[in-house]
Amino acid sequence: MFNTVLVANRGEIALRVMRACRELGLRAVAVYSEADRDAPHVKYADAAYLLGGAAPAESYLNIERIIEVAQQAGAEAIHPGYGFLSENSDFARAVRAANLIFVGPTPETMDAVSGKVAARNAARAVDVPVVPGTLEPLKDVNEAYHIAESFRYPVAIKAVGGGGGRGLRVVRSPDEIKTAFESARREAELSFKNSELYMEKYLANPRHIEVQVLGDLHGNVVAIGERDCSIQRRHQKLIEECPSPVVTPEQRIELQAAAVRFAKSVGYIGAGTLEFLYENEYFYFLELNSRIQVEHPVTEMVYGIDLVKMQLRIAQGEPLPFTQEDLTPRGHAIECRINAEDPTAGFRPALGTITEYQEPAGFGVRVDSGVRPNYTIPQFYDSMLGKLIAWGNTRTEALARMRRALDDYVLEGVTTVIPFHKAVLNHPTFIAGDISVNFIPNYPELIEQLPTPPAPTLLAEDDEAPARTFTVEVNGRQFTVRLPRRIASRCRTVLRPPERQPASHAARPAQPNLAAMLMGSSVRCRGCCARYVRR
Ligand code: MV4
Repeated sequence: MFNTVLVANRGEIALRVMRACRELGLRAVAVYSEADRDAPHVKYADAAYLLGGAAPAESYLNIERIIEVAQQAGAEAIHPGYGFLSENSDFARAVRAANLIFVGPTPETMDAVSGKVAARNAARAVDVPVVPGTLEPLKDVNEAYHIAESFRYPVAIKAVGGGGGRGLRVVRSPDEIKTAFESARREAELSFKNSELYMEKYLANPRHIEVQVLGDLHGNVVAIGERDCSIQRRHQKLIEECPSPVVTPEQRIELQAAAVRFAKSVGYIGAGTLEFLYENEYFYFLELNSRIQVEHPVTEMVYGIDLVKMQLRIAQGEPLPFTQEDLTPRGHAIECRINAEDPTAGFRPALGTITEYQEPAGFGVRVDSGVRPNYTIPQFYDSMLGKLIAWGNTRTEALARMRRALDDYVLEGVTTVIPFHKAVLNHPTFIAGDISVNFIPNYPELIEQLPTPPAPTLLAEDDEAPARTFTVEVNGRQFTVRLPRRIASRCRTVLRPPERQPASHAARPAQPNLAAMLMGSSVRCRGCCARYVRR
């Protein structure tokens, strides 16, 4: 059992995890980088600790520092979110070695499924179909050439350590084999420090369909429907929906059973996702992602299950509170990722300060975001600001609600993909559900017709003003308090006595120390100040 969870992430997913902690009565500790001092996830937490510099390597990827902070903060568990360290088995091992609980599968399971050839073999062992292809890494170009002849072209050369399309080459004729093999090998070596390659028959126009699974510590595993994530660009998903517009109830039962067989065979614990390609009514397993995924909300909306709360409850040792038979889909949900990117410039990440900001609301609308008005997007992290999710009784209703919510979304000062989403949501082929992973490249007019976005809002000079640091002593121990100039320059009065603090402050265990400390130094803090503390 644990009472305090360190959330080793930032942005919307850090907030998502902390909300689940609150509902379960758990204390949530945020960590942040120098670029994230003013980020919403820091403000929302019960306590927050600076990890280090702005670069991910110094902050959200710094394993030793995160574990050190967890121990300082009295956290007994660490939730990794997605990205960063979420699928890093060395991190999961380090967490365990520090006698902390990693909210996720065991490092052994992570290692067993991270290699693509090993995952393909594990799938075949339990009769889960995989794309026709090699069951061992390719020895050399010559072997690649002979295997391609036997499969017939086109074939795909893929990296064993692969992910995100890196190391993937489509080969359409024998004279392309040598070049493709060599360039795939170089990219695999550079990206994954593993130059091993394998080969599959290339599917020309598949859908990307994935199955959500949950496994507990008692050997129970369920599959919670599928998501269709075919609307992608350069292997970045943009729109996801649940259920898939093409999966029949009979196929769903089969797909879920296959996912459960696989997850059980690798001892899967926590939330995971099996990725499949779907073409001509057939499913082919690709890989198992051993984390909570960005698009998990569409499953939550349709199945009525809080997946992040389930991750935490599973980590607490609770058995799954439902069986496969208890799970029934209701209606349809769709998610649009709200990225700060310019679709008219190849989806290049956009920077700037969000000036006007108003999230859509109303029945069936959910916004999981990590931004606020006057928020300046740091350049160090990915471009996703948040996610807009719409639920409806039918796909048609969910799409109409999404169009309305996109229209209601006020986000100015920064270029986003919102206009692109509006174009997709009005495209007849998308409306018909007739999509594949080639949808975006197949319809370049979706992007061409978009107006050129305005220049970004420039940083206000004031925001860049240096902070002031105060050293204060509380009960014989020194603390350093760092206040942004715009607050420090207004410091006049003493903090109110603790009993007159707002209830929201009094309820947070991290606050009393800070209140005492600030009272001694005649600093008045405006708003929640836990984020300025480093012990
Ligand atoms: C494929 C494929 C067609 N045939 N494998 C791309 C990244 C990696 N996760 C798997 N990928 C693909 N593998 C075979 N044998 C097509 C893709 C693919 C793709 C897959 C899922 C989502 C978007 C995609 C976009 C282009 C290609």
